[in-house]
Amino acid sequence: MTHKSIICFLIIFCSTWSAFSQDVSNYVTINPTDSPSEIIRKAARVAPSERQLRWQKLELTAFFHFGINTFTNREWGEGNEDPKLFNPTKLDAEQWVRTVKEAGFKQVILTAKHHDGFCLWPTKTTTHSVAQSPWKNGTGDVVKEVADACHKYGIGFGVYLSPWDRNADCYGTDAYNPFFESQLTELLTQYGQVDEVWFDGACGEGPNGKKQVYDFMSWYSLIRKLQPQAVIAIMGPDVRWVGTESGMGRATEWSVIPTSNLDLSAIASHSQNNVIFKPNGNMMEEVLGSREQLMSATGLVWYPAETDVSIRPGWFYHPAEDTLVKTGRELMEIYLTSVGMNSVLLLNIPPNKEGLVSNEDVNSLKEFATLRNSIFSNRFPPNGMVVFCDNGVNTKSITDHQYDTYFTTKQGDSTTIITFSFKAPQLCNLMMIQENIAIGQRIESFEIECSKPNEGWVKIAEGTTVGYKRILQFPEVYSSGFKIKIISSRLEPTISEVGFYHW
Ligand code: FUL
Repeated sequence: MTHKSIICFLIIFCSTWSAFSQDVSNYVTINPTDSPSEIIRKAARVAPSERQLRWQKLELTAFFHFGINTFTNREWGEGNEDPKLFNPTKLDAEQWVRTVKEAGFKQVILTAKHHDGFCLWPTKTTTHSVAQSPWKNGTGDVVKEVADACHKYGIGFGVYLSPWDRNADCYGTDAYNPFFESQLTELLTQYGQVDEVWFDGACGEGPNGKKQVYDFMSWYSLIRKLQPQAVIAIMGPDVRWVGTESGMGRATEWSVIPTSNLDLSAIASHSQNNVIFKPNGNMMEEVLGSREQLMSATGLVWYPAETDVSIRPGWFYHPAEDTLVKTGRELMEIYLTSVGMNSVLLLNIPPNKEGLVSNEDVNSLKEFATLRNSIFSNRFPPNGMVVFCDNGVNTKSITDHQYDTYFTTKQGDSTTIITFSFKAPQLCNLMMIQENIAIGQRIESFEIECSKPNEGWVKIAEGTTVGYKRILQFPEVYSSGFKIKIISSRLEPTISEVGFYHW
């Protein structure tokens, strides 16, 4: 065994436990005396918490925006809507969950309460809920139906509870935080396992004209106590908003972020459209977590991005948008710029007034799944093929979907080359690569080359970060030889999956 193969073997062997060993954690402090190389070494070893890693591997999650707005044809309700308007005639939460599960989605998030304050469950905190509606004569519970369907079909269940409440009389007073905590407690104790709690930052004034101050800290500790496995997203410490609602992530997407301005109270006091990382900065800033930014940080944290976008122009269902549902191909493009850019996709599919996911959306999700499966079931190199790292010094046999095993090559800053040599030329225009983020995110830049007759090795694409997953598109090439060159990384790069595809 060569020195490198021994390291490779040890790392493969140790991969399962190393994420939970002492020197890998989702947070690290930078000391003023740390040298630049020590800071980089620390950054390379910041890793996701168990709940963050589970969430990242979901890749596809679905949002269901459903509520009083579905019946008033609005995006934001005023809070004074009559609960009697809520009357879905055919509500079938199993149809919602089956539809997204069949399209490959692994978790759903339901708008248990949107800004209008109307609760989709019979809460004890207010009468502004399904209990006052004609639906099932006031005995229905949408949260229960969706939670039960998720648990039945074996996918994750999450809730969006809007902090902004335009109905509650106590909004804008000290009584609102305990009121909100009671709502959270009901949601987190009555419906079995909850895997994600989603808060946005919208904040308004109460009937008294006072702006509400949210007690995010108490909410976080309540969630940790009642559902410790749940990630708290957007206005929360586990998952960060990518910064747009277009489905377009960042080409350079670090999950390790400087924490200098990322204390929890800063998250709490800014809306999601504002900054949490830099005074006068921007969440949509091109790169978060570059070497330069790390050098001036006082701490580093694993804080990965979620990309939320709707299958329709609006978040809620509007009949006029039936012709504007994104096609399977458009959803595929979004997949490439979200999951393919180291983010989890949160795709909104709003059920209609009947209480069903409309045919237009169902068909488009089917097209998306068929297209995705046809692309990614046809991988080069095929299973079992040996690839050469570092020009043959180190080899790796490719196996399907072994995310938790991986191989690594050289230390840090020198170029690592992985060479693929196919028996026959292949037509390719996509490359997918994954790092084993259980031990950290390391790759900083890479290039792809292919061999062309009479030209030798030619660069066809380049990328920066990889993280959980990076998919690069390039103009179609027909070749039997490909190379991935990892130009720069923080400590030795690890690669869990790699493949070339065509679409
Ligand atoms: C925002 C809300 O204002 C929108 O209505 C929608 O729910 C979106 C996902 O989050 O903060």
